[in-house]
Amino acid sequence: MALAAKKAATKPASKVAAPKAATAKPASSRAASSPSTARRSDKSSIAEFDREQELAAYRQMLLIRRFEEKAGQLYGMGLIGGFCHLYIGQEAVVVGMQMTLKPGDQVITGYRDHGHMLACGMDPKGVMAELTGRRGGYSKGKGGSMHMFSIEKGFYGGHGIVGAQVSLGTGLAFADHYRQNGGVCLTYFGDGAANQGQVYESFNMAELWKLPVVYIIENNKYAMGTAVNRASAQTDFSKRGTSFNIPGEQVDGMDVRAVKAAGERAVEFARSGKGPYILEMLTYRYRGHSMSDPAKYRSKEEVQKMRTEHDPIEQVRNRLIEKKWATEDELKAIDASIRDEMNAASDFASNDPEPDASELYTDILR
Ligand SMILES: Cc1ncc(C[n+]2csc(CCOP(=O)(O)OP(=O)(O)O)c2C)c(N)n1
Ligand SMILES: [Mg+2]
Repeated sequence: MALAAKKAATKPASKVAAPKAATAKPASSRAASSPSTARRSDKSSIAEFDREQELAAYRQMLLIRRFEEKAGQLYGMGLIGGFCHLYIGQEAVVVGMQMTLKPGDQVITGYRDHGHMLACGMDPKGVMAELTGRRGGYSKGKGGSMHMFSIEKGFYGGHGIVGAQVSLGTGLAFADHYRQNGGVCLTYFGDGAANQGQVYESFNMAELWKLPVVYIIENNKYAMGTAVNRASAQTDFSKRGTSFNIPGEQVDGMDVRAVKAAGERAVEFARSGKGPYILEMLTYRYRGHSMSDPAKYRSKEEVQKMRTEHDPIEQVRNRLIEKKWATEDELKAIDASIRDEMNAASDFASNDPEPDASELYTDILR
């Protein structure tokens, strides 16, 4: 027997399987039928939300969507320069995951980061003003869309290099582990980033040292203009940790309840010292990769089908109406208050002054 196979056969099942999937079967016998570490979220295990949770999820997701729509408008008006990657369609992922965190936990992601910042509770004014490069922005107008941080809110960026945040997030989890502070780091990355080498170096260290990190792969089906099946040999990203014995789950990332239920399992696993966990969020971005993407690699019908059949906000809206937990008028009032808030953010971001030229020499490594 090869050394690796021998090891797997003698490892206790609990070490190689997701907590719920753990059975008395030895790991080797499970491997033949299904991957030992990956599984699909069971729809029946999705916890129903109560009225407060549905309303909170509705408000948060709508806030992100309206923020992004406004950012798209400002970009069109020439007020935002450089790249701008919108998160429209993926809102349920960050909102559901954020519901599982405690103060002191950390969040890190790539460049499609506006939703993550808003979910962390960062001020829409400060985020919008950073997009327009103004003094009141989170990076004093010097970072832009992909480079914002708020230690106070537990948000560690905002990273333009695809995959870089995976090793950084693993480092944040190492700090939590070292300090024994009970913190967990949510490390988000895309399906394209999942093919980067440093991701697997990080997986190895995270499992070896049982770091409290949840890797959230936002599989929105495309990396720029490349469909997942054209770039990935293994398109089930929940299995990407299999050879490191990291448990993984595929989750309906358009259903905020499914995200929260899986998120709770993953965060609890990581927080209790069992090590990393992978959540593959099956999601979809409605807009192009960035504002400059003509999106010729997919049909309008494909986008429309996702919007009409799976929209994360509509799903919550329909449940609120069906259960009579909110009236159409109440939901309209929520939308109106969010629109007001976004108009205020946009006014601030359009009128706040640009940084002074002397700022060129501050906040830099010399
Ligand atoms: C190291 C590196 N390689 C390439 C790029 C260019 N690039 C920017 S985004 C992107 C696609 C990433 O797709 P994915 O990880 O699926 O994230 P999504 O944009 O879908 O959220 C690429 C190749 C980059 N920024 N950094
Ligand atoms: Mg992608």
